[in-house]
Amino acid sequence: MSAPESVKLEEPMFVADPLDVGEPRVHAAWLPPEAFRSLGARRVLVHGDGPLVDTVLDEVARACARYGGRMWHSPSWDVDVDLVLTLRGAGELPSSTAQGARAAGEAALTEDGRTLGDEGFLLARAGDVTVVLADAPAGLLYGLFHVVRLCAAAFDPARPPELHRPALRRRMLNHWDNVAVHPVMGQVERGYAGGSIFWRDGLPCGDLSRIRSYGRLLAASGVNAISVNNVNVGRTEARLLTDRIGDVAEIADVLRPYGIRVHLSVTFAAPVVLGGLTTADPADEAVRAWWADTTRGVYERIPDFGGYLVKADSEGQPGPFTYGRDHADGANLLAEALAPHGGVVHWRAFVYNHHQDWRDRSTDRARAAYDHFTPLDGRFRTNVVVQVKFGPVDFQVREPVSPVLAAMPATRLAVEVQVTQEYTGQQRHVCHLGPWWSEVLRFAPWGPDGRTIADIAIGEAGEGGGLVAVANTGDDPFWTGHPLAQANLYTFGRLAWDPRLDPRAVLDEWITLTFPPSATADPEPVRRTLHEIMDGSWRTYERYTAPLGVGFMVHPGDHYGPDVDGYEYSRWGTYHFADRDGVGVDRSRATGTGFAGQYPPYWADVYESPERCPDELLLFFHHVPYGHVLHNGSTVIQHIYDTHFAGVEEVEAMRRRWQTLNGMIDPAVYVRVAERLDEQVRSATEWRDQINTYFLRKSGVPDARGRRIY
Ligand code: GCV
Repeated sequence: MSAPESVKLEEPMFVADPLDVGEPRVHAAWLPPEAFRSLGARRVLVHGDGPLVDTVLDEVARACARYGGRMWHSPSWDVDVDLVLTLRGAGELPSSTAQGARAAGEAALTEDGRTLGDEGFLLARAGDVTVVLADAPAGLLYGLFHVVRLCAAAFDPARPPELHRPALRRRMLNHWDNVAVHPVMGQVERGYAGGSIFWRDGLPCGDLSRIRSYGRLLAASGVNAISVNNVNVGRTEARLLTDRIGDVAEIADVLRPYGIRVHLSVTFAAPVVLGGLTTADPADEAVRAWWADTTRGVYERIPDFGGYLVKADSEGQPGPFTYGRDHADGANLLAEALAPHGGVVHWRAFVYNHHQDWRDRSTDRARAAYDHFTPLDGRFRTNVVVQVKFGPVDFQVREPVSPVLAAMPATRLAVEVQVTQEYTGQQRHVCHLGPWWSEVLRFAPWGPDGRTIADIAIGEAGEGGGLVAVANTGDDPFWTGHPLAQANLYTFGRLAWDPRLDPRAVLDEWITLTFPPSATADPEPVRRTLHEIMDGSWRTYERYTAPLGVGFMVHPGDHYGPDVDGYEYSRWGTYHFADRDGVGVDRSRATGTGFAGQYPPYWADVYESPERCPDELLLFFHHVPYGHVLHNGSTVIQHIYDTHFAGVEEVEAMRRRWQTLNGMIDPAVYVRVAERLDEQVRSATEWRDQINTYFLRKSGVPDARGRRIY
């Protein structure tokens, strides 16, 4: 189908060079030039100084050059303006309109009673002028991107003052990028978007302009911290800490103007591997001295270095257990070295036995993080953040929220989610994750109306560990392989800034920025269709894959596609226990592994009971007969059949809907998504047929609707 004549495609979503720094065709994601039209057509005054203010100036100057507006930087004469972006401490403005706008902003701020902090800003209207006030340059940058997001609405005379400050202090991405190509995992572990933005074949990628564009996108979503190498640290990666710290410093220099601090994954064995010591024992004086010394060297090169990220005693990574020490001993060792410089250790709670015997029904991987970490509550130094995967197992499409998050009140906790779609279609499937994360962040572990997971990540007095996500980006021209997966990255940043945001509204922001209405002949069908495809896509993915929270029916190793028994007799500890009578894992206190008892009483009781347990988690907590009747009135077996047929129909509908956009959006985006939807239909069909066939053969119960099962 060719583009209708009325369609305006003159503003391509691919920009030859988003920053005029020689970057070849890279998709502009949520910052296409067109998104700056409203800002760029206006008269803008920027007041203040500093590296991040230079970034603001650069953005505004570029927008104004493109769309005919004007920009002044702290002028000494009077100018008429539409927008003022000013630091509060930057002194009086000679321009009377600008000074008036600023006074109005100050008044609104006084009335609000809150402070702006390091990253907050206030947006207000004064007469015909919009003013953005910030106390620190990062706030001004976030304020600028807010104006971009609002488009013309930022200049609406009726707009009331708004104060924005991030709920979470640290909004962090973890890259699982390897410096040297790993023989099995490749350049990026669980990466589905090409190679790494940072590393190639053992060396820095060298494409600093790409890293700069990335920083810009991240800042516009709200991310302010990034770790640049895999938590599985190999020999080459280990050296980033010492003789290759210059490579990290280069990245930090490029990301600093966007308010992003760089962190590093380190190996616990570094004193041995890099320092030539015979031990990495936390109690050894030479080990402590080595970390202190090495960390000093890091800060000499990167004064605003964020800190270390550690995966210890997990899936083969070294850790304190070797020396008879525990995770608090290990984390505190690194924290002690970082403390004088203001750095933090993110110490992961993803610790479990991956050499389990499937015959042993008493060991439960879901219990492991709680069993290891909760006895240590109160022993971690204040600059340790224990980073907890949101669920007790491993980023499955449906898991309960990890009970660890409710069980360590004296520890700073960060919640880890996975933007890279390891278990959710690997960026070949549309799976919009915002609704899921929102559900997790709103979950109240002590029962309805109690504190939420977001509250725990925020912490008392804002000192919580924040929100962390495993990145889904690579050197793919669309950044994320699947163009619609960009929305997951954007949504992560926005929810980390404000976990109360409605994920549907965030998706709407992303659509408006990425497919700007002014560059689209008929924006409404585009918006509607994208919502229809994406809003419910996580639940659709859940329907055609593993049912009722059972999880891990994936192909071992690559984790793509169905393999119902792939992990059933394996050492990794992930089982479904299906037999001819029933399916599911008994994690009750009464007869199972006792995992349900790790929750505070309200949820412990709900999960303990097969009658009260929410349907979507039934098989995570209970082994039930196929004839067990769910709250929705269906039996477990019929539910499995119905959801798998429905899931494939929904994916087919997604593909039909996408086809209606042919000719209405950037053809390159159209084609890439269309190809991936073909694969999604194929893969969903395979899931449906394997799961349905497996359970028909196991149970012998036919589909009540007589549909074809093999
Ligand atoms: C980086 C899962 C993934 C691993 C990953 C691990 C982790 O097990 O499959 O690739 O390793 O999680 O979170 O450390």
